[in-house]
Amino acid sequence: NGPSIAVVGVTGAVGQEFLSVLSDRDFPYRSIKMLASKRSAGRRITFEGRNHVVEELTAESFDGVDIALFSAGGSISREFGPVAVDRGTVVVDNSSAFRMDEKVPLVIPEVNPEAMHNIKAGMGKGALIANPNCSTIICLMAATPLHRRAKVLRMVVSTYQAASGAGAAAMEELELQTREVLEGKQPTCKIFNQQYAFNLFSHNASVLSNGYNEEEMKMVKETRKIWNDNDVKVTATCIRVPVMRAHAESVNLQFERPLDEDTARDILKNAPGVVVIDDRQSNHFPTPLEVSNKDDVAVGRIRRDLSQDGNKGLDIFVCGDQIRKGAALNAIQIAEMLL
Ligand code: 2RA
Repeated sequence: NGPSIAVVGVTGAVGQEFLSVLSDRDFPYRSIKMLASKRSAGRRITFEGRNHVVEELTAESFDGVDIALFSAGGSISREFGPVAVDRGTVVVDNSSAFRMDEKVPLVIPEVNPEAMHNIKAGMGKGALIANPNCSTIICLMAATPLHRRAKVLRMVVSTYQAASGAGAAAMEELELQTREVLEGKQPTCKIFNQQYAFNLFSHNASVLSNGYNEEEMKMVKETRKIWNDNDVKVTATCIRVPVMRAHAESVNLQFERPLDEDTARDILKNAPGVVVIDDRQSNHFPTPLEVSNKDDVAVGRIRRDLSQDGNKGLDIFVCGDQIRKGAALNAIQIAEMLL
């Protein structure tokens, strides 16, 4: 029967979503290990009617584990990912630690399944697969079907990113600050160094010497790797907005070949993992609340880019659940490809 699996970082927002998705999709595991830091070890988790105890993550944790889902930060992935691989485990890593390693596949199952190469054959020998960044996954779920038809030459992305991307504590801070501000109190600013409620700010990732922040450079680099196209021009501006768990992204696309908006809409309506919400009459387009806790990415505002000639430009607006399709669901879909 099924693989033995481990969830690393099980007490975090994505770790908890791993469990929800495993259950929702009836993932056929034979056994499951709940792994976390020493601080969380001993906590009890009831999952699928069974009582589990969270174990402290150690090298020995991976003995006998076929597939390990990691979402415990880059340093844990760097320390324990290779250790797990050495023990014959296939690691699906949600951190950014190995995404740009040329030996590591960076996979969105609906977009570039071919990147998995023959990993499945490697079951038992260990392997490492990287989950792309959430804002990259959500963007490319919509942009790739169009790219396959008309070849994107340039993509400009503006993101409106939810609190969940900064973790459960950031979601709690947003809620706390919202109450405090409404009660006329000073907002508590522990996770972010500025007020978040009723505000928005440039993404909290560090800013590099080229003036971009790390989140924006992930979008640039990961798109090129996933599309296997080092010539595509990508630029991004990533903003943190006071929304709980779904990212929104405005995407402008310039194509090599003409692609009119009706054809684009049909392509997206038939794209796996995508729903089109594009009702101009009632001004009904994707919203974070409508996609929260859902698997599909929603696309709307599909229109010809008036600033470009010859039907070679398109503007779209995309929303997707950051914790689900942006992290946990995508990783588990990768794991399903190993079955
Ligand atoms: C964010 N993409 O939204 C990050 C989380 N991995 O901040």
